[in-house]
Amino acid sequence: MKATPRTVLSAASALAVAALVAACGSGQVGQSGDPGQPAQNNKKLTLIQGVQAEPFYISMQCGAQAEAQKLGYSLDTQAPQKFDAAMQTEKVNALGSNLPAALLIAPTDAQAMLAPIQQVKNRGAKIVEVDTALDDKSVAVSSISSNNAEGGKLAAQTLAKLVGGKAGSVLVLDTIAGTSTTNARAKGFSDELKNHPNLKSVGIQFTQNEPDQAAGKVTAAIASTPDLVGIFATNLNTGEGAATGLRNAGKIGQINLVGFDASPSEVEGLRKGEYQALIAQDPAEIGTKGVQQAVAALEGKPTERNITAGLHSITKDDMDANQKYFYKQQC
Ligand code: T6T
Repeated sequence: MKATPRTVLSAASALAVAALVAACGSGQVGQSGDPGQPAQNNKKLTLIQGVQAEPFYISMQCGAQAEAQKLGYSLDTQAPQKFDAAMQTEKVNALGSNLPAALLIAPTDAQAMLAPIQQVKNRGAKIVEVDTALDDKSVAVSSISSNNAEGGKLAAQTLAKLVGGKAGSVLVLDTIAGTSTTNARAKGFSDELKNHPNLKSVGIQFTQNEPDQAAGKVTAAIASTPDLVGIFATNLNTGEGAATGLRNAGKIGQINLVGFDASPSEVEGLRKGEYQALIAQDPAEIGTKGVQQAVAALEGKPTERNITAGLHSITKDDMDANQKYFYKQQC
């Protein structure tokens, strides 16, 4: 028989129906069929933290895990050994063809993490930023973070109150250039310091997020700046290092230390008088909301591009009333 356009069309339709029936039989309906693409009925979320075994990220994981369970999704958590873009890229690339439906990630560098995260997005996963963010705002469906600039400002106001009008110099310890959160805290602090003319900044020092480097910067600043009255440590590693530097120089309590975060070691330091104040974030809330946004995106519900989580200034006097903001070592 000669094939007319009509017989070609009906043969194609029959093939399509047969394929659909076969797919139904194998339970594949709803899956994309492309091994690089997450299936539509995929209930798997992955959280990639900034660094492993750190109380900030553990608390974030606890919030995310509980929410994922509540919403009927699984959550797998991974983290690089160090807060390092190359190491985190390896973790992102290792997702390979077994992609989660959504990736929650704390990018360790606002630019260097763009390409690997974009690739995951191109292969069909939804992206949610938790804590840190990329400069490129077109990649993630949502970003959940503290208001870090505001946190820096709050730290400067707290330090100014502690110093009480005395003139002197102030040191800021940042982590790594390209870390959106701590860079914003350092800037917020420095901007606010201009409203306190008795306090002079000796500049922002980067520490590569290594407590040892932070301790060394404090030792050097104490030696070179006799009128040093305060230090702002923009995260828990810089804070822990600063406390070590002050301890080594016998300057605990003489130079005010305002830290960011509320790790068990910082909380103990606050109780012992090594820190005069801590600005605690709410990492569990960041994790919880991160999962909610990822699930909303997957289920075709509205998402919010930017969500701000809470911040709390804590001193020794009110620390017992603020225990709920202390970070966890395990869920
Ligand atoms: O301060 C947090 C987090 O917000 C920041 O982005 C990186 O450092 C921490 O994880 C604490 O070490």
